[in-house]
Amino acid sequence: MSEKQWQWQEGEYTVTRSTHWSGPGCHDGCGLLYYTKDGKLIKVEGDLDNPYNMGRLCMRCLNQTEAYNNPQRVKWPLKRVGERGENKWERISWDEAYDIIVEKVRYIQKEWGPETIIGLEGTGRNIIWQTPYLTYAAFGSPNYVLGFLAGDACYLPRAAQQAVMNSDFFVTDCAQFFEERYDNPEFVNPEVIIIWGNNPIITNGDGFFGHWIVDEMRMGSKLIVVDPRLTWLAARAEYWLQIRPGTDCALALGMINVIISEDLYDHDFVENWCSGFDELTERAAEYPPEKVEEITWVPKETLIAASRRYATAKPAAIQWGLAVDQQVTGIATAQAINSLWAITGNTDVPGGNIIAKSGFNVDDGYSCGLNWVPKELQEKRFGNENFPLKKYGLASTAHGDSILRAIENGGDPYPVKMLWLQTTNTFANMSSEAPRVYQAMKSVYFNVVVDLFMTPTAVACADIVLPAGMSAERDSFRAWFAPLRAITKICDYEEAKSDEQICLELGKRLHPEAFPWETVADWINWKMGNDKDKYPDAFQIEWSGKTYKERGKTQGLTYDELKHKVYVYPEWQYKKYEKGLLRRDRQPGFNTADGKIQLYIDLFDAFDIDPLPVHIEPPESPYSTPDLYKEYPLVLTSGARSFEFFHSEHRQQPTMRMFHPQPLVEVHPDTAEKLGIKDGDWVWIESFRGRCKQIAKLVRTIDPRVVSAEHGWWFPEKEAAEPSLFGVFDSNINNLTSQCQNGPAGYGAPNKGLLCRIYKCTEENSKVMPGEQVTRKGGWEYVRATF
Ligand SMILES: Nc1nc2c(c(=O)[nH]1)N[C@H]1C(S)=C(S)[C@@H](COP(=O)(O)OP(=O)(O)OC[C@H]3O[C@@H](n4cnc5c(=O)[nH]c(N)nc54)[C@H](O)[C@@H]3O)O[C@H]1N2
Ligand SMILES: Nc1nc2c(c(=O)[nH]1)N[C@H]1C(S)=C(S)[C@@H](COP(=O)(O)OP(=O)(O)OC[C@H]3O[C@@H](n4cnc5c(=O)[nH]c(N)nc54)[C@H](O)[C@@H]3O)O[C@H]1N2
Ligand code: SF4
Ligand SMILES: [Mo]
Repeated sequence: MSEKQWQWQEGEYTVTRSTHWSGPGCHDGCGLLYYTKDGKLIKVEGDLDNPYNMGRLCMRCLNQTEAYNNPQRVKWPLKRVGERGENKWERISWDEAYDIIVEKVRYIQKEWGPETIIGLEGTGRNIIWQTPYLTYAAFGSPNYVLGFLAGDACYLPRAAQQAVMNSDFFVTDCAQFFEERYDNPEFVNPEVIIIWGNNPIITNGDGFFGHWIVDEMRMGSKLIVVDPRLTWLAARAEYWLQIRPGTDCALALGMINVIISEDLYDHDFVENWCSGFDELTERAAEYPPEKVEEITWVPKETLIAASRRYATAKPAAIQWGLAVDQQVTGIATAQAINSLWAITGNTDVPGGNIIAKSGFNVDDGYSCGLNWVPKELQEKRFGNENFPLKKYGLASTAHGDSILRAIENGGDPYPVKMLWLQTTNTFANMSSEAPRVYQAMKSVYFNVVVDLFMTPTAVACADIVLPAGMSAERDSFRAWFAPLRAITKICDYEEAKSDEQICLELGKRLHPEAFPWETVADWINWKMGNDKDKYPDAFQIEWSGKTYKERGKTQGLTYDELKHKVYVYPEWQYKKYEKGLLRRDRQPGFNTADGKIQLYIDLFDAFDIDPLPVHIEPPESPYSTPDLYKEYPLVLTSGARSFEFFHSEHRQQPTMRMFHPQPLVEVHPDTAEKLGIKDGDWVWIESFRGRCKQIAKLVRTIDPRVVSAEHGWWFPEKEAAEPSLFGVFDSNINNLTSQCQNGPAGYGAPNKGLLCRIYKCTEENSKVMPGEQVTRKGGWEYVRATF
């Protein structure tokens, strides 16, 4: 914990040590110094004394003042007065807003049942337990979901796979669980790190600060990078495996094949701690390097050399990312990669893939408050009707594709009547078939958007818009993974309220017994495990993560104390499976049925899902749909992140747009030449579902058969009302991608591996813009996938 002061005066500025999370959004939680004057944020600097990021900040954090003081922010609650899509609003008070929402919620609960109300969030921003609690405890619905994200394809496929295979989550060891970091004597620097479908320098995804990889490179780690694009890290790697998008499972199986057939696996670990090795060996034998080269386009020599390098390095780690989830084999790919670190003995060892536990287990996140939903109603959660993994309670959220399906099919198994959208600009970015989801959302009876800015989603669908505070405008904390960090309120903006405050105030009106807390600080204290006696009813929650450390053991640390300490590190141990720290019965082993890492997942057998990893061709690919490939001869991957933007955010920040003014699609110069496209030309990118336009960026290092397009584009500077909707459909790559093409378990979607064609924009072919096509002409006609 920090011994430094948490707040001091520097001339005319008050300086406060705090943590950034959201908004604006990020997946991380770095330490920074807020400089304020007269209650206004003036400057942000990295906190050199915070071991997490050691003073380093991304451009998005450094530029926070522009975001906080942006005049385009929503300033007070708004009620729609025109038609949806007209962008006509009336300013109302918070009381009026709450009254309207309470009346609608009560009416919907009575008329159609609480399950018809859906709580939606975007990616893991700072509402991951607050909004679930509101959804379950106040709306009384079991349906909390990640926007309409197809196949839950953001970490959840990896989370579900890890849960059933080992019952715990892994992350590359960067000494992030030690306050003294790399100086801790137990830590060992990885000899080799595989960066797999991840660009951590830019993305810092899932609580992993990307520059830790650079720290380890400086200490000698060598890299293997699996990516269709030559990223900054790939350019510095010993081996760059330039994969055909969507084929990672085959590649991982090929590596397992080499490692087992060359006897490079860790016999001791496999014998003692894994089950299903023989079955995995048999399966991997179906993936010899020659065949894997054909599937993945990775030369077999590179595959073999990289496999040997990884398996013989001790220790070695795999840092994986979103590309693993964004294929229909999301689960199988994750399983194959997880098998790699299991069979090479890199599980929970220093410098390997370590079992991550959150700071004091205070983050049961998506399940927070589920105890308020009766069991019969929990069973009605969307997705249960279609997918066994969900049905048996193994999923923490509802299933977006199933919700879309119910809206579209007129209410089977039951209708959807209200969307509570907090932190998602859904069809600008999250939903994978944007025009389809736009239509569905517009048809829902009552929608509320809680956001920082007026978004295309709010203009098109919202009946009420509530203004949320940014990170320094809220009291909160960050717990995923470690340390436990304080987020401290130091300023206000107009009438904006923190997400906690909004959830608490609305919750108290709807279900006072479930919201006994007077203040946000009280609520956070409860969440941190304090005041159990004071709020017994709110303590019926079945806490997850009891096994390694009892939940809420912050040693009685109160929220106020945490703010003053800034961050607190929990205890940390390696090889927890040897020490009886993982299982409920406190015996050594993993918390699975047989106590082992299940290379062959028994449970999948029971659910009629392949218990071993298997390559499935993307639903649209050169090999699965050769006829379609003739028409759409390029493989499309999408959504590779950039420094300037977090998804659809930051488009209204002048500095970010100065660095990155327009959407870019990466194309190989040979491909471009054949198509008469020059660097900087606007091009149409088209699939049979729809099209959008972006600027061609010619990149010599991308495979000529592949293009990589950006996601999340809208233009806050353009007209808000329909048909423009801030130009949201014009450059939206999710006009091309798909919903309802999930993997066998309902997880995974092919966002990063579909087909498209590109051609230059001309006046002639640009007469009907996508915005008009979608909002005025009913979208494009094609056969929609369903299940
Ligand atoms: N084609 C393609 N599409 C993709 C992806 C891809 O790789 N390719 N990636 C997908 C993935 S992994 C994800 S997770 C989704 C993400 O999708 P989302 O998380 O839904 O991201 P945004 O669309 O930017 O919407 C976030 C909204 O929340 C608001 N906001 C930010 N911080 C706060 C806050 O603290 N409180 C409140 N109330 N509001 C806040 C922002 O202003 C913004 O309008 O996108 C998905 N879409
Ligand atoms: N700046 C910024 N940071 C972010 C976000 C953001 O929008 N902006 N979004 C956040 C969110 S919600 C998430 S989920 C994370 C995601 O963070 P990452 O996991 O880093 O995801 P991406 O940047 O989408 O993709 C990572 C890499 O995968 C490569 N790739 C594309 N297709 C494939 C494929 O089929 N196989 C393989 N092996 N690689 C492929 C891309 O070229 C890219 O370099 O980032 C988070 N952090
Ligand atoms: S990862 Fe970057 S944007 Fe996120 S909190 Fe850290 S410095 Fe800020
Ligand atoms: Mo994500």
